[in-house]
Amino acid sequence: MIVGASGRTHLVGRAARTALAALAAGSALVCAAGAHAASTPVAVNLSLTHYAKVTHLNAGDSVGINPPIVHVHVGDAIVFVNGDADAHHTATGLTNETHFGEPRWTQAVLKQFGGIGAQAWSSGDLAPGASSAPMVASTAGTFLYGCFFHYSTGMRGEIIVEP
Ligand SMILES: [Cu+2]
Repeated sequence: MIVGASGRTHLVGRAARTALAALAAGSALVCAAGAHAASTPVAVNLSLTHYAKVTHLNAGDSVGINPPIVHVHVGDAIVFVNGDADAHHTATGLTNETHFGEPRWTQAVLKQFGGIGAQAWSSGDLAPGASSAPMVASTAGTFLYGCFFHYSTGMRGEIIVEP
């Protein structure tokens, strides 16, 4: 009886290990699918001619950005696309801001650098029709950004990065 119980325990243990292995394999598949999804950047379109309507965001109004609020996860990338035919745009982070204040950008933001997170970042100067390099979201949180050229016009957006 003791042997039988032991054998049974062994089988249960073995079954549990098999189930764990199956779960692990399942997780691997989920991770692979997640990695694949993360490799496809989310597009945010910048266009004062197409998205002139003011949208009310948590942080203030927005003009010329679609979607004005975008939700992504850490590791996801965003590509900013200039949809205008005759205007240059940027998507430039407002570091550590919770409302659209007056950014203290310099022309350094006309070159692409950084990723979406707590540190300074910018898509760089996007010519008409141009797309930015993929900007990877590295930190969970809410990140505000705006256009270097049209910030005072209200060209601002919000990126919510979930863990
Ligand atoms: Cu602009």
